[in-house]
Amino acid sequence: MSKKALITGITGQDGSYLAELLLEKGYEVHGLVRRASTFNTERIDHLYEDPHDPGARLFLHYADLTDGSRLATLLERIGPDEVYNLAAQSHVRVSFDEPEFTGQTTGMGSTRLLEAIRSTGLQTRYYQASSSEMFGATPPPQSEATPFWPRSPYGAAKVYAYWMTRNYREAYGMFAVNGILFNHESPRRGETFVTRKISVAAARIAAGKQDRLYLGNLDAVRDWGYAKEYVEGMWRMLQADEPSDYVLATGAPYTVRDFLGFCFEHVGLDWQEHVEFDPRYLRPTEVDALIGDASKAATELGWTAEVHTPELARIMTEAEVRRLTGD
Ligand code: NDP
Ligand code: GDR
Repeated sequence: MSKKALITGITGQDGSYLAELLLEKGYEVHGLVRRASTFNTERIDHLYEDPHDPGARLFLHYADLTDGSRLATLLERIGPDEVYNLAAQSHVRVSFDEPEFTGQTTGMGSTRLLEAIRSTGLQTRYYQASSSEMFGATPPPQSEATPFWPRSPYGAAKVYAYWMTRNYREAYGMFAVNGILFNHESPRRGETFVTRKISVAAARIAAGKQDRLYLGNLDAVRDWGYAKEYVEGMWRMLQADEPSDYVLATGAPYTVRDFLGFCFEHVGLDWQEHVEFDPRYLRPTEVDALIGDASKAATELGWTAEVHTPELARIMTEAEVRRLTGD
């Protein structure tokens, strides 16, 4: 019998890589999809299988993290061995515009899912997509022992979900873990996150399809890794003997300015000739520096990031150049 996994947020960046990984490992994969007036499955279309096919191992279900009874019904029907809760309103800047909705999905969504697992009595292992944004204003390096100081409605909602996951582990003995992941990116990253915005713009400007790129704070320091590697870390957390919380990060700091340099250099351009400041992209409270210490994951899970930020910028920019030229 193959293992069954349920992924919330399967249509997102991480969900698509995780679905690929679990299918490769022989899992039956179930994903939650939000009903929208347009198709939102672009990142997983290459994995789609006709559910009538007797060999099909990927199944999609309409559901939303704001609908707890639907979550319980689906859990009971599917009976997953592992649940990966990746769904969230995941944009930090947007969370200042939509704080209540962010709390409902990114925060309360986790509680609805945990409670659905508990009430159905399933022996399901649960992964919570926690974030380095929880550390916010606490200076780097940040590890599992670093105190939280969130600086956005998104960060605050993730702190709540983190503690609910810990509480279900301690109160009910659930195998429930937090992966505290630092920024991880890829050619599948949403286009309004800074790395994708920059790599898309570099390729388009080089191709003569765009002239300017408008950005906010170029001084922010991040620890950008490759999403494809981070989903392997998520899976390893759920295979451990005991449930625990883990940081995943590269440990190497770069600024937004550095990332601009890597991408534009790759297409033979000087970013300073094309980038302009737009205060719309500033946040009311900024997170200045996130640099992770992932030594616990290295020791206990054997996980380390291989791709560092300069290489990631190359992968992302090359992907955009290929998209434009159709190669
Ligand atoms: P994305 O924004 O790419 O994907 C988010 C996913 O959540 C999408 O599938 C989206 O569906 C779904 N979703 C949003 N709201 C709801 C809802 N109410 N009900 C059901 N599904 C919903 O995020 P990433 O893949 O980058 O990140 C995955 C998770 O990891 C998120 O929780 C994020 O906060 C967290 N995280 C991400 C990091 C990163 O650097 N990428 C770092 C640390 C944590 P739709 O496609 O319909 O919009
Ligand atoms: P972040 O990612 O907030 O770290 O959250 P984002 O790419 O949005 O911002 C990174 C840094 O770049 C600065 N910045 C800009 N950001 C955006 N989006 N657009 C701009 O034009 C721009 N100019 C400068 C930001 O101020 C910030 O300092 C991501 C999300 O994936 C979260 O879900 C996740 O939890 C964290 O990473 C870890």
